[in-house]
Amino acid sequence: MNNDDQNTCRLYLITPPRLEPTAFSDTLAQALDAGDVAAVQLRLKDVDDDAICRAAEVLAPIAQSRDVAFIMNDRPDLAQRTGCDGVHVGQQDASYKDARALLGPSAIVGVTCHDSRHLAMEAGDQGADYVAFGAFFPTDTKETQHKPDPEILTWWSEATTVPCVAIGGITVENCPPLVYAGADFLSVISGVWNYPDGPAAAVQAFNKCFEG
Ligand code: TZP
Ligand code: MG
Repeated sequence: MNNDDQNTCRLYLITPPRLEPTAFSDTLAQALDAGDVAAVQLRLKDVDDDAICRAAEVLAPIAQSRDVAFIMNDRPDLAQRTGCDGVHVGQQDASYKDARALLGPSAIVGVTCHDSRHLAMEAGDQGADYVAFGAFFPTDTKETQHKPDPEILTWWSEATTVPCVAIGGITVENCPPLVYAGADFLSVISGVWNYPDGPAAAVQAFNKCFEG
């Protein structure tokens, strides 16, 4: 999951809150084949570990065979068990250090930092591969108390080379200010999976925005 071209924003898809792995695998493949996607995160909150692992086993190869990083939400242990490329940890999940210790130096470890410059600097100093800020826009996908200003992306990009991810209610229509502010990645759930013309069209439309 790299973004060597510091001026180009890339998509970081997160799976829908509920999915049936076999049925969703076709949708995912179509979305990934529609345009550039840097990463896919598996985020299933309401199911047991076996269901998460089964979903990872079905979906990870679809991403990885296309050179798209496959990231586990919340759970370094399940990331390791299922051969994910990395893990995304929130402030209430495993610590950055524990995730890194378990997954090793080459894994991707990203950290939620809400609207906090302090949390981001802490994560960046520790070695996080990216920091995530949000929620930038209202979202029904997750209850959030934090609402950063897009300016935090500019501040971060000027202060460090660690990539930043923007999340929360992002759509094709509202994404331009985040792109201009310096987001390295846009993390999107409903803005892709619920796009009126379908997820593949959303991936194309986001990439068109990134071209400027
Ligand atoms: N963290 C902050 S907002 C959010 C998460 C996981 C949900 C983003 O989902 P959507 O549907 O793109 O608003
Ligand atoms: Mg979490």
